[in-house]
Amino acid sequence: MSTKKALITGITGQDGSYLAEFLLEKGYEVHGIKRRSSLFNTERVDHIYQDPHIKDPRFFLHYGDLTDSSNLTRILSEIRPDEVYNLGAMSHVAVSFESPEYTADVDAIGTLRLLEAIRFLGLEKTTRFYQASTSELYGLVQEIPQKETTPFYPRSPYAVAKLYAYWITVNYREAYGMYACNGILFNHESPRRGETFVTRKITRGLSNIAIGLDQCLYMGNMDSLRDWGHAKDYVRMQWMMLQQERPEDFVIATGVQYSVRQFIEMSAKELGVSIRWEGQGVEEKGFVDSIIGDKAPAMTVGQNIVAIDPRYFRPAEVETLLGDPTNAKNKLGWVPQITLQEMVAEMVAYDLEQAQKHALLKKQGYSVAVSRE
Ligand code: NDP
Ligand code: GDR
Repeated sequence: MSTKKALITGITGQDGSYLAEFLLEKGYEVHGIKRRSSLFNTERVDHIYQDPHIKDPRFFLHYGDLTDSSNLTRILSEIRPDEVYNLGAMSHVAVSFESPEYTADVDAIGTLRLLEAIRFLGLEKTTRFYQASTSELYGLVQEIPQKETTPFYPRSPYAVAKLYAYWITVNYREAYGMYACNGILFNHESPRRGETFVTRKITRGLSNIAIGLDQCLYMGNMDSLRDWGHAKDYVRMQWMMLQQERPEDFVIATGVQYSVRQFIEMSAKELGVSIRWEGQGVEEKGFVDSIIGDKAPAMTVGQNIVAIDPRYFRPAEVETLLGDPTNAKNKLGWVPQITLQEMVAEMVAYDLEQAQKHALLKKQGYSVAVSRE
């Protein structure tokens, strides 16, 4: 059998990097689209990079952008992939309120550009298409838990753009008989999660405070409830969805939800620290209640380590998300393998190591900027 070829948009992101690793292990030839940037932006895939001069390389990066139809058409015509994973997106919900038009261009029309390029090249009967849809589609939730049949009610420019992408994927499946499907994925995290998403902001922020690189973690809505899984489990499912006889859309989630405040408590616990909460609403603060062990040498009992900054509140919030992955379990045999506790431990261990490295550099006289967002 000839080697299968996959094209991944968003390969430099969290999911793209895990999916590329996964497909390489399965023997695929993996192609990815990376954007030109003024600094290197391939850190998450550098460990699987292959020098194009080696014999029979199986990993390729192409310059491109979801806003550029001719570029997408050319890349697709050169590769003629068996599978396309459309993971590229302006993926930050809060930022989408600042850049709504760009978000729509990339996340909504970008998906159309890819689908149309596949059709234009006559690949619609041979190339399978995965769309990175999202639990943000449920927004103001109409049913708990959310499943494939739950009505959508998007609450941000990001979610509205993803709604278009969801339906255009369904439409190309129905209109042209394409094997195209949506994975409606609930939040998934890892040590490779972007630093400005809430879980990574917490594990990184608390680790920096533990080592003395920062003093306080400033948060938005800590009452938000999310269903958090591990990105590694979720990319496996993206591949499984393209291996079925018929294309179908699936909800991917753990079926358990926690608040942002609970995620902070779990992360602190990993550092041996328990938190005492005081105050309500924007006045709420988190203080160190006790410390066990030596992972947080710079923290002291009574220290204020969490506070609210209203600038992290969103113009419209998604208060609660809880997925029902029964369909994925029954039809595909998918169940998440990594627990939230294991994931928190992995993320804190990674961020603590980073903080310790930065502290060492600082001690040696190098300047270390601890950016917050
Ligand atoms: P990331 O933000 O980590 O990665 C996004 C990727 O898209 C990056 O590689 C980024 O490139 C690329 N990208 C951004 N803009 C463009 C563009 N104009 N053209 C081409 N590529 C672009 O996201 P995740 O890996 O977390 O998520 C992957 C996908 O899944 C996204 O579509 C996201 O919306 C969706 N999703 C994510 C969930 C999650 O919890 N992680 C849940 C549900 C859906 P660069 O590195 O240069 O910025
Ligand atoms: P989300 O993820 O919006 O669910 O989108 P994010 O981690 O940004 O926010 C989760 C919840 O935490 C609240 N929150 C904060 N969020 C951030 N980023 N920073 C803060 O300081 C903060 N304080 C509280 C938010 O208000 C929100 O309720 C992610 C993205 O990966 C999307 O691309 C994806 O589609 C969805 O998950 C599923």
